[in-house]
Amino acid sequence: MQSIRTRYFLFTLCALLVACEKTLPSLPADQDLLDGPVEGLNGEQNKRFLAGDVAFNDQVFTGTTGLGPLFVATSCGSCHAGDGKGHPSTALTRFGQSDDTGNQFLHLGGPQLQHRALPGFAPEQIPVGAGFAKMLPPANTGLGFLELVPDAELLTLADPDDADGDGVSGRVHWHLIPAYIQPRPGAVEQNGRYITRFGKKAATYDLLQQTAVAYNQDIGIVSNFEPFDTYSGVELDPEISNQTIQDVVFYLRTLKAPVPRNPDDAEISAGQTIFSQIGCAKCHVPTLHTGPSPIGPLASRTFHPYTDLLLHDMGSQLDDGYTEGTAATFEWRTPALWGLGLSKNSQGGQYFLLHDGRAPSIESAILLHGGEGDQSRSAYQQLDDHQRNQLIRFLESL
Ligand code: HEC
Ligand code: HEC
Ligand SMILES: [Ca+2]
Ligand SMILES: [Ca+2]
Ligand SMILES: [Ca+2]
Repeated sequence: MQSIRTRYFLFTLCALLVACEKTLPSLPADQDLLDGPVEGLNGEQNKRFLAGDVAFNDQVFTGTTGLGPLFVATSCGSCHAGDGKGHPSTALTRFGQSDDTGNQFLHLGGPQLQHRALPGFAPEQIPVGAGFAKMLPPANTGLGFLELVPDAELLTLADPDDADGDGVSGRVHWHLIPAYIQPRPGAVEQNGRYITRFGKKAATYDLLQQTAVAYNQDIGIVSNFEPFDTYSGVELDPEISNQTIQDVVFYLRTLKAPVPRNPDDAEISAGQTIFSQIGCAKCHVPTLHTGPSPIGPLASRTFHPYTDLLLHDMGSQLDDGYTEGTAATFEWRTPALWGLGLSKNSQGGQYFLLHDGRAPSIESAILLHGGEGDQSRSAYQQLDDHQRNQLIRFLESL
């Protein structure tokens, strides 16, 4: 009897929810989803976006389609589910320290650990003596905008010697780039090095490099761009077409940026003011600009990612003993904070923040800021409960 009533109740509840969804098309609200395209793509561009979406999310590799033999996962989407931030179970590990010749552990499988392998092959282990860092997949939203910020704008934000004496000294990552990469318009070069910007240590130049390296290092799929097999070190015939890689790049480029929720709420705008007052905005820079792009909706835009794309000394607590390019063990690139409030949705209902997900709340992420983040962290600690609450509400609205 009871169970029939319960079932009837559930049935009407479902019916009601369906009805609600029809009358209120904002459930689930568009602004709560991350995986749509930017507005304004033409028909051809939408087709490319969809082709990239399928390759990114649905193409699962197996031994017969080129997987491995060493790998971390079998598809992009298995780590970047819904294009949101990943969970510790989808983290990857990089190891090794650099000297003048680069990562000293390259001959032992560095820098990336492939902890899975096809039958008959031995998965890698972290060699004795190697420093390592765990890294959580970031959200993939709005990356096309970040890719198009002119080098000149990043150089303006940088203050490598802290000339203005405010304790914050972000720097660009000067790094070597592979031959297949086409420098962006206005690219600045220094002794053969370019300004790289993607990844936790800003070691990747653009979304093509990020994608080709991810296929190679994460899934064991070699391409014309990154032809060397992680197991044998030998150059192999491509296991994926240039076209598919470029479709995925197009998909990543044109994923829309997260839309802030309730920005006009008085508590939230008070929180935004505090964010600037206590120095968070020095690194989590609210506003950046894109340069020219053949993709209309991305060209010459003003946008609000809350990052400077620069490397910062974040102090000893965030020092994992792993270097990448010329980024030191304690240096990390400022993560964009847009979409922060949505990250729980793809992290199983709770937060895993900072590069390895060690912070279970926004507050604990702030309290782990050291080095150049010292001053704003202690300014946060001086706030009263109400102000802290306003700040957190602002961050959750992004
Ligand atoms: C094993 C899980 C995993 C798989 C599989 C994976 N990624 Fe990632 N992805 C990560 C992690 C972890 C990072 C951060 C790494 C870093 O910062 O250097 C990342 C970073 C990225 C970024 C850079 C984002 C930024 O904000 O700088 C892009 C773009 C990306 N991945 C695309 C892809 C594509 C395309 C594929 C499939 C070819 C893929 N990923 C497969 C885990 C994964
Ligand atoms: C000196 C530059 C700097 C300042 C100032 C700074 N941050 Fe950060 N912030 C970073 C960097 C770099 C990281 C990434 C560290 C890591 O992953 O280990 C980070 C990470 C975060 C994260 C975690 C984001 C994520 O996606 O995991 C939050 C939240 C955050 N900062 C908020 C703040 C707030 C709020 C303030 C002001 C109280 C602040 N930050 C001040 C540079 C800064
Ligand atoms: Ca392979
Ligand atoms: Ca390896
Ligand atoms: Ca400064």
